Amino acid sequence: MNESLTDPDILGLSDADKRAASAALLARIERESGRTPNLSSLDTWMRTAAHACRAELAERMNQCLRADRQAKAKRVHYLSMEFLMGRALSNALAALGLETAFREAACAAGRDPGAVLEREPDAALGNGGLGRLAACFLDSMATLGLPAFGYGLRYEYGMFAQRIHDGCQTEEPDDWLRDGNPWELHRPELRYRVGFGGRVVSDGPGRRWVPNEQLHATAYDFIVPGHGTRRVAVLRQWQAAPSEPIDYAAFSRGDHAAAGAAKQAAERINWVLYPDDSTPAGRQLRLRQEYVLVSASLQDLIARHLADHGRLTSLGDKAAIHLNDTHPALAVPELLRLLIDEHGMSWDAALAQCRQALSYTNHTLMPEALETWPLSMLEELLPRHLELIFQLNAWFLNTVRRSHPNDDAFVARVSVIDERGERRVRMAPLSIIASHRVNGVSQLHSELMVETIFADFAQILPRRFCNVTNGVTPRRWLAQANPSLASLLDQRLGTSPNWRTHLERLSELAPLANDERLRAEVLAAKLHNKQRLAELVRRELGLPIDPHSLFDVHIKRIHEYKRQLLNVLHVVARFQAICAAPEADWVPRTVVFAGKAASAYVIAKTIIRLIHDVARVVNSDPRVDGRLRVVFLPNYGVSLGEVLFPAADLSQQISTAGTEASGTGNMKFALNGALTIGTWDGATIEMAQAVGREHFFIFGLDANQVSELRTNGYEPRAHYENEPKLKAVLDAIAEGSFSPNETDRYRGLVNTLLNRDAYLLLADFADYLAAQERVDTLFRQPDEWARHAILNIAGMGGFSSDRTIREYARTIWNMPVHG
Ligand code: 26Q
Repeated sequence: MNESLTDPDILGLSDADKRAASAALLARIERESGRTPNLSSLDTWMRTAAHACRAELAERMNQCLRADRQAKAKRVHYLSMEFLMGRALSNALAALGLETAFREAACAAGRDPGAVLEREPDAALGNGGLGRLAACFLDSMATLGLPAFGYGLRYEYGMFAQRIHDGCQTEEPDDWLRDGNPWELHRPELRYRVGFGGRVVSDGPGRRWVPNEQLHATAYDFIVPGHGTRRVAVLRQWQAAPSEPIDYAAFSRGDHAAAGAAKQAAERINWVLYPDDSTPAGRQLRLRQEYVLVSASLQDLIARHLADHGRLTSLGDKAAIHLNDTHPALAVPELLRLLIDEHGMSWDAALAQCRQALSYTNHTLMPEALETWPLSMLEELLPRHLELIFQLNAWFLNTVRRSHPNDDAFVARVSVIDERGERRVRMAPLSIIASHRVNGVSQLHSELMVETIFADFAQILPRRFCNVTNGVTPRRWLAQANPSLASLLDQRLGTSPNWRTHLERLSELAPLANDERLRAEVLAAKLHNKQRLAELVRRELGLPIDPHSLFDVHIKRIHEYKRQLLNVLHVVARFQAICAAPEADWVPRTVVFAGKAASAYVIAKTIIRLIHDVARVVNSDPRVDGRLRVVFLPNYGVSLGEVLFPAADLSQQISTAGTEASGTGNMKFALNGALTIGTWDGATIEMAQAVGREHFFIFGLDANQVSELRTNGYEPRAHYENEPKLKAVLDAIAEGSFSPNETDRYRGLVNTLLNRDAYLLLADFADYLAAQERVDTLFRQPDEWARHAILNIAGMGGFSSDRTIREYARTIWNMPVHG
């Protein structure tokens, strides 16, 4: 690797350098804003600082691209419909070693540096875990010096903004580009044609697609800095544009609608990020989005490969192409099409390149969440791709028939085409058979993947499946989000090597759990972060919360399987217990929720409403007297997470065992010294194993017990009949105690629990309450609590996304990282 790109001293600017950087920043602001720095608005400060960083990053990008080209280095291309990047300025300043310069320049001009940072809108081009994982991965790829491109779409509107009116969620557009984006570099020279529709014609011995719609995709680059290195990664996001902005023939006829139709059709592609729900309406646009991402990205990486190597026979050797779930699975037929139809490769050779280059990560076990597309839609929009999918399927099923003669049922199960009812193309099988590796995102998830949804494939392709447990970047989720804890770690561990890039160093904290002073310092840092959150809650909701109470935090997308409703049942049980014995010595608790419900997900929205109804009643009851508070913070996202994770005492990870593929919030909490109350699910299992199960509050059925219970017949009502506390809670909710103006509001919700309870809340309720009591007991002994918290942090060294990316590089991409 190029030495100058991995200078370990990049973070250590001299005082003179810092003063120079600060002066340069002031001068730049003056130049760009046309005003003196102390007259410039916070927005101008934010934009100018971003421009200053971008200039430096662009220089580093060019160095990297040049070095990789010269070295003919292998590159990884991470294709994802989502990148949930959040804000960039604070991260860039830290990576460039400009934090002090920025702070001093802002202060010198009478500007609050924190207020400047907060002017930046979040780049929220993702729904949740999957999108944020992609963002953490870019940070780690840059930091590890891996030549890497992220490929995505430049959505005009990202994840909707959540507003709450009378306890009900409403969605508003996320107009994040309104004031422009100071980070992006438009690359109009990177421009590729993308077609739709039309027909396929014979062309000599081959086939050729003649689309009847054309558009262009151009690149917008966002540069992701590495930490402790001059290396960067590039996030390239495509913008669709019409090939002809105006149809002048139509315009002259006076048909303005037709004249502008192509422009509108192209602009629709980048209109908005699809929310994570399975409503079928308007889905053709989603398919178009997926295809633009895939086609432009593959054309771009092929062009770069040809520039470097001159021929495509080495593509699979030099380009790793990773599919973040099946959303970019059209890469399979598109890569085949480009290699065969456009570059004259044979079927066999193209398929070999494809298999060598492609790999795929699965993020869900829910069979209903696996992506499929109606065959008719593909036929209309991408006829040549459908042909290639058929050809691939025929080739695959041929070999399957040889190993499973006379087993038509098996063959039908592994077919890419689902023949039951309206014929559909199944994107997971397509991705599995055209990749060399398929991975799950935690140990349990990967095991269940090959035992359940992909069992048939695992039988015929056992070596294709593997596990790579998720991780999170410690730069954003510890160093940036939690300066108090970060500075404690700097004092106690030193900075060579730096835990920010060598997170395994956290294990050195374990013996220090016995250091009384450290325990006090950790508690003090936590209190500071809780005060910061209390201030935010006061500002946002006008609600006072007690920073000395136990902060019990449940933040993630609202989903039935994540069981926010189980948390609510505990809150109501606690409320009833306090009301029954108001004089008792209750451990004060603040229960914090945040998360978005997909706009069409009725039950999830009802749960949000219930949280608000319960909060109103609990927070105003004089018997409670502030010892139980319920808070719902609207519009959860990356930036809110940066305040919430460091402020939590207790992390809620209570999904039905076997449903949460991994979880990554669980890691952010533990890294920030929260203790976890959780089920034996996803990566929480591996965290508990790394930290020691005795430092976790584990409860409930495990995945085996869940599946046993389901096969033997689960009767939720029996729990209701036999557990008086549960009965009291469900009765209160069903009878309208929390919705006095509409007493039937939650009757349906409760009935579903009593009759079906698909996620086994009632089965886990009693054990959940017992675990909550253990939490209270420990919280009464702050010093003991702090010891557990330190041991949790100490055990989290393996959950850096740096470790994750090293594993991908070694076991999937075949591009090991040194050092
Ligand atoms: C699909 C079709 C149409 C529109 C949207 C979608 C769609 C979009 C996003 C489907 C799923 C998603 C997101 C899934 C997701 O975030 N999964 C989470 O991935 C994390 C990273 O691996 C895991 O930690 C979580 O356990 C998993 O739920």
